[in-house]
Amino acid sequence: MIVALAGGVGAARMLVGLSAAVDPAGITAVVNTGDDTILHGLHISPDLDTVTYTLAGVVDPGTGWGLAGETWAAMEELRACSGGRLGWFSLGDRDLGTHLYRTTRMGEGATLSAVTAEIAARWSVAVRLLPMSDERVETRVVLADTGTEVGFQEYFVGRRHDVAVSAVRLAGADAAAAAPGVLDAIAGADLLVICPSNPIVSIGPVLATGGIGAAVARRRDAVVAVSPIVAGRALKGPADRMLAELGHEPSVVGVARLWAPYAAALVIDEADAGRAGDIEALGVRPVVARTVMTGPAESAALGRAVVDAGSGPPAPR
Ligand code: FO1
Repeated sequence: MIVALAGGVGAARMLVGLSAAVDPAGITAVVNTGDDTILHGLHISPDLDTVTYTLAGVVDPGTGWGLAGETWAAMEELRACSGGRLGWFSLGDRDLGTHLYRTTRMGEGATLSAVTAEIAARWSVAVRLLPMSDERVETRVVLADTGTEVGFQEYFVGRRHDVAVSAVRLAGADAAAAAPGVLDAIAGADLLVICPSNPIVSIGPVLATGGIGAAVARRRDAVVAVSPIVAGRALKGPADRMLAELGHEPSVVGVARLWAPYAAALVIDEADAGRAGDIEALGVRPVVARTVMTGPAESAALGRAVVDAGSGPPAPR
């Protein structure tokens, strides 16, 4: 069994690749819910939905989130009614159905885990999707210019992650329990994968919640991480800037330093092969592969490379 720690778009593409390499029914994804937000009374779980829609093959290929072929009538009306004050977080008409369903079911007393499984079943997703917790853990971001703390989506979407960050706070992570099945899955996994997601705001919340970090560290020998940084740049989102702003090196070596307590191996892109020695010096085995997932074929090749990396270095001849 493979257990993958997942954020949004990069993780979703990694899971497509792993699903091509092994039977998807043997994969469990533990997904970040620190990005979750309540907007217009709706419980929105962006990373869970991104992973679900991507694995179902219905994600918008342009944005990497939301549904392909969406219409936006509800948002247009919301913006018109509010003179543009509301509607900054774009919820497609069909995507709204998912949030209405999740919110209704949770109002009926269902856990986020239960609703996640129901939505995955609706899309015939074979990978087992678990939220990191059924309790609220909120990723909050302190903006460097004013020292103001804002919710993650206000930083990421509202401010287009175009502002420097001085701290990240994971409200509720200490007290929250891991969702049912998460710790058992980690303990029993043959291979654990840290997906190429933002280390600070996507994987960080997962590791900080409910003893998940300690459980992963105990399985370090079975953990393969994949760098979301290639040649010093994040493939998507603000991970490179955020690493630098928070005092980490925005490179594969900075990623290796963060993951050294948790992962025995780090998959890095061919563009970073020259840094392999620096990674090895941190006690992490570098594995060079093509990590840029531009389509299903690239995802599949990376999925195979990650599975192979989990089997350790090739035996000497
Ligand atoms: N990301 C954006 O950049 N702008 C949006 O308006 C937006 C809306 C949105 C709606 C539903 C959903 O599931 C995801 C959405 N995202 C949007 C992505 C979201 O902000 C993710 O949390 C980030 O991509 C980080 O993983």
